[in-house]
Amino acid sequence: MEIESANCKHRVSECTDIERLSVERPLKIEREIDGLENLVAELHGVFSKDHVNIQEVQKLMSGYKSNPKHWRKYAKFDRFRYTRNLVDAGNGAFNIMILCWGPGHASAIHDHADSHCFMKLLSGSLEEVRYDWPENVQPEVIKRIKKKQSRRCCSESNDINEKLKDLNITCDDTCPNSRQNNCQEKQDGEDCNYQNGGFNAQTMEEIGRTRLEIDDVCYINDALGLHRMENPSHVDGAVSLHLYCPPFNSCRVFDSRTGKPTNVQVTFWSMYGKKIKRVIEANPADGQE
Ligand code: CSS
Ligand code: FE2
Repeated sequence: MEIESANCKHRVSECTDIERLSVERPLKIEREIDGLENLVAELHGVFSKDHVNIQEVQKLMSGYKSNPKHWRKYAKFDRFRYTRNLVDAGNGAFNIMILCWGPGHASAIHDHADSHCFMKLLSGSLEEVRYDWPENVQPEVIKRIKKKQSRRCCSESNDINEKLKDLNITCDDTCPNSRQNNCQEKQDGEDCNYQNGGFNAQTMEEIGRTRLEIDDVCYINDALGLHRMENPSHVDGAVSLHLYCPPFNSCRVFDSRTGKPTNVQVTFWSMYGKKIKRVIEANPADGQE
């Protein structure tokens, strides 16, 4: 998938070329990048072009070998929750930030506000748990993918079904008839969220779990699902480098028991190495569940 850049106008929902949604694994590192500053400079170069290739960004981020001396000045921890520390505002087209996760700190289950999210682990370890979108909160991008698929769903052989399987979308999910049948069955039971639009009995479905080790790079967008990040260590902190394109100030977090979404502001703990003075307030984005 290409990201149309020149200020990254194209959000995830605008580039739903399903054939290009899957990500190459394992990533081959083509070139080592010496230092975080050089990585940031290289990323500026990539994002100044009209098209940005997701794998190119991932390769660049993989090419940088984490060294605390490069990023220590941004790594500011809080006792109570993970912190977001801005490193570079990418000329308005993208944000690069360092997130610091104290022992046991976790995010809530969240979306990525129609942006592209690249993440590299710099220190410690992190566990990513992916979830399917709740039935009644599907974003535009999923609707578009499913609509496209429903036109092709019953054709005999197409490798699109394989791609959809990777995204945890089955042919049945996309077929309007099958969807109706499915809901009909549920109507007989007590909890038909599809019909009543409620969130009362819907749990979030886990679709994958990945342990990230130092220098691993991963990528997510709303078409690939939702996720929750957790530092599984109860002793050590973890530090991760994130790139979001385009930048966003709010996203949605989801109640893990009901799937109910809540819009939350996301804020920085520090910018360019300087701590921000902030008013203490409760933040539902914190996943100290
Ligand atoms: N999206 C979360 C971190 S996990 S990718 C955030 O920006 O706070
Ligand atoms: Fe995230």
